Amino acid sequence: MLAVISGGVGAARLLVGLQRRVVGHELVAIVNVGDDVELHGLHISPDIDTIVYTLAGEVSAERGWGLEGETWQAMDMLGRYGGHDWFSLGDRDLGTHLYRTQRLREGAPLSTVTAEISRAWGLDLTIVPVSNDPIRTMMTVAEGPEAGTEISFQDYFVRLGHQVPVSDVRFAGASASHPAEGVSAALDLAGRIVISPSNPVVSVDPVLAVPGLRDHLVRRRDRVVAVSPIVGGHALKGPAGRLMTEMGYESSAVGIARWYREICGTLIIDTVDAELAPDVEALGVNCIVTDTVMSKPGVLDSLCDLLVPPSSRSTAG
Ligand code: FO1
Repeated sequence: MLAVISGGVGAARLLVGLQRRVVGHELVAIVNVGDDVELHGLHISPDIDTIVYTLAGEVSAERGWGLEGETWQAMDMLGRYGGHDWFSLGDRDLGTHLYRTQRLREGAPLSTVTAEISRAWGLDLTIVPVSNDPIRTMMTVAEGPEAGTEISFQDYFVRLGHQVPVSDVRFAGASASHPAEGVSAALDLAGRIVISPSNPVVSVDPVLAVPGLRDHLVRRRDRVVAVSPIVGGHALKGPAGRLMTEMGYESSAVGIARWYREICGTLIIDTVDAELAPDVEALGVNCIVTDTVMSKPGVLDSLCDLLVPPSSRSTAG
């Protein structure tokens, strides 16, 4: 079994390669819910949907989220009325939020609804939210007109385009949350736990903020492998590098090693950062140097060959 601590786009891309090597139920994506947002009376789970749409081969290649072939009629209507149209919900994507919201209102836990949605897209890996309880990533703005205020992750990421400095990140609800069914078992039984190349500050940490989960990784540190989301000092997509700097860490593969050193025995870094390998190892973290930019031909497969040792490869091949 392979358990993957998953955020959005980076995790989704890695899971495409992993699902080619690990049979369905042996691959468990434990997904961040801190990005979740309630808008227009709908419960939206961006990281779950990004993973589902990507693995279903339907994600918008241009955006990395939402669906291909989208139309935006509903958003246009919202705009006409002066409604909230800063968070773009395509007409097809809305169907997902309508279904999820209805099922949650019927009392189904998010994990059940997520299983229904991923099954409807023909996926056989296990995609599970880290918790069925509400966890919301909250950002404290450091400068500008909203300085000192706390805003939601999507306000930060989309409405403000993650262009404001942040002085604090909090995971509201995490301390009272419980792991969704199967999450603890997956972390205990997995032959390998992979921390995907997601944002450590706002995608991985909200998962590990669920009480008890960090302890699983500390206990099984020698089976935990992370893929650095920082290549050549920057994140390939999104604000990870900026946020790490704002949290007092260097935006580099070494900063990632420092961020994960208690919970992760091995860090995979990109070849452009090869000279940092000794600094990573000096932190007590084994370092593997290889190509990690998955958009490059062949890299996803070579990276996943590293992550899925032949012993745990499924017959699916
Ligand atoms: N990201 C944006 O930058 N702009 C958007 O309007 C936007 C809408 C959106 C709708 C549904 C969804 O599942 C994701 C969406 N995202 C959008 C991405 C979202 O902000 C994710 O949380 C980030 O990709 C970080 O994981």
